[in-house]
Amino acid sequence: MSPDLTQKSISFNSARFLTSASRLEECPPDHGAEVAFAGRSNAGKSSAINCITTNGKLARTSKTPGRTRLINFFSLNRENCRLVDLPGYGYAKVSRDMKDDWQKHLGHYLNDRRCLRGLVLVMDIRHPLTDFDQMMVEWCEHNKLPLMILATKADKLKFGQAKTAMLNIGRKLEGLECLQHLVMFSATSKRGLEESQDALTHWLEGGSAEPV
Ligand SMILES: Nc1nc2c(ncn2[C@@H]2O[C@H](COP(=O)(O)OP(=O)(O)OP(=O)(O)O)[C@@H](O)[C@H]2O)c(=O)[nH]1
Ligand SMILES: [Mg+2]
Repeated sequence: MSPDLTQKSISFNSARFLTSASRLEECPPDHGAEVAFAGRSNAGKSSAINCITTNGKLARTSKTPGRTRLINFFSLNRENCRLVDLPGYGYAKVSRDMKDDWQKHLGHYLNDRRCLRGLVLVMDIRHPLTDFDQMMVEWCEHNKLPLMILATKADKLKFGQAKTAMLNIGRKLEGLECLQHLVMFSATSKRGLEESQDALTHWLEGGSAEPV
């Protein structure tokens, strides 16, 4: 797909809450281009979205894990372009049934959503590549879906430690074709903001091919 030059370019600050869905049938029509943010509960997905859209009030964040329980859609100023905040994985304080339910809906979204152009996997730089993260990475590789990893909360580490953590993550993921960007990120200090915005723009404006 070649970029559509008749459309205006994306401004992340234009992001507005569109709708929430608890299952696939409630999602907006499967047209256009979407990028979804996934990661463990409390990893910092909603904060990353707020940082990227420079709108601290857009996605609800919380110290209490499990804040985002629905799939939340945010529209952008380009027609049918959306950012998606996915429910966090691994929130311990809910019942097994509820957990299974979330994972089922998450699975449906990831497997069936045709307009998904890329996945942003948000992980705490201090606790990277959990089982869930690895599962998501493998899923992207298998489905040839472009992946960007935001190793977030980098402000919690000294720069040298953060750099070492990034090298270790990079080493563990060496050779993966899906991994397009590995970004040291912090919603607090805004480290990695421009790089992630550029990557999202590229995906949403049609710079990457539709997954097969
Ligand atoms: N220091 C620091 N704290 C952060 C950063 N990003 C997120 N946090 C904090 O981490 C906690 C969780 O952030 P959220 O953005 O709500 O996490 P989430 O992944 O959306 O969580 P769920 O919705 O529960 O899945 C909040 O207290 C945030 O303020 C960061 O870059 N640096
Ligand atoms: Mg959240």
